[in-house]
Amino acid sequence: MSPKHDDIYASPLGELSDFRFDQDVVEVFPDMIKRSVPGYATIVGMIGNLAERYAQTGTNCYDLGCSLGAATLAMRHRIKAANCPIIAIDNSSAMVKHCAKVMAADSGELPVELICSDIQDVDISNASVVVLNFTLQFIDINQRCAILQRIYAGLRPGGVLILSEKVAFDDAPHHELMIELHHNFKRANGYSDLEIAQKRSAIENVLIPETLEAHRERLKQAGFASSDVWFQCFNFASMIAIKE
Ligand code: GEK
Repeated sequence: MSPKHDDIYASPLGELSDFRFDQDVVEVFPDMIKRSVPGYATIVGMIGNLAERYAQTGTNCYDLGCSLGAATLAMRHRIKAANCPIIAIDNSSAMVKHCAKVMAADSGELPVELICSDIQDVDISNASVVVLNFTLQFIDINQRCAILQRIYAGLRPGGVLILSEKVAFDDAPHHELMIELHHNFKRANGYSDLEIAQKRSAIENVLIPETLEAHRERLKQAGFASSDVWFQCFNFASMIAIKE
């Protein structure tokens, strides 16, 4: 299945239901995320780079909320450490079904275990690399700390968490400016004002962004002594947190 052009919100939809990662989204997902998330391709590529740096022999690497496995593939092709299986997890059965085909068509040698589950229910252990690439933002805010605590507990010393998120800003004018620049990015990538407005309404109860400060605080609470932003474009950022 070659990725289709995303036109899910191109016509007026009347009553909008909450955004879901269903089969319609799966079919357009690579096009949707590339045209919607500034820096997505760079972040995915650098996840490969970071995984190569941090993967330890005989440990697990996790891609939590893997969608179609872009970060999994980036890691699979860059990790040099021996015996490093990648465990890729997503709770959308449509995503996992298609991700399995992507993995089967890929020639990478590292074993990939694909699991259809809520990331809150899976064991995370003996990990050296854990990726949350634009996934935590879809989890209930009250559950986010518990997930980070389980990741911290499951990481080996020297292991890394890569956390990418859409972010908010405390300063209201700056927050609005970042949203405007993001929407300009989407417009330049061919989305109409109607598509931008309808997607925004569909996702507003589903994707809850927080400030970088809130993420830093929570990472600290979960046990990570230090964390920092390694990439940011407008209101999209990626952080690393290392377990000492
Ligand atoms: C990429 N990381 O291409 N448990 C498991 N999966 C979940 C949960 C949950 N509780 N909540 C949401 N998801 C990918 C992109 S997309 C980001 C990640 C986006 C899954 C959801 O099904 C979807 O596949 C993914 O998290 C978010 O590098 O679309 O903005």
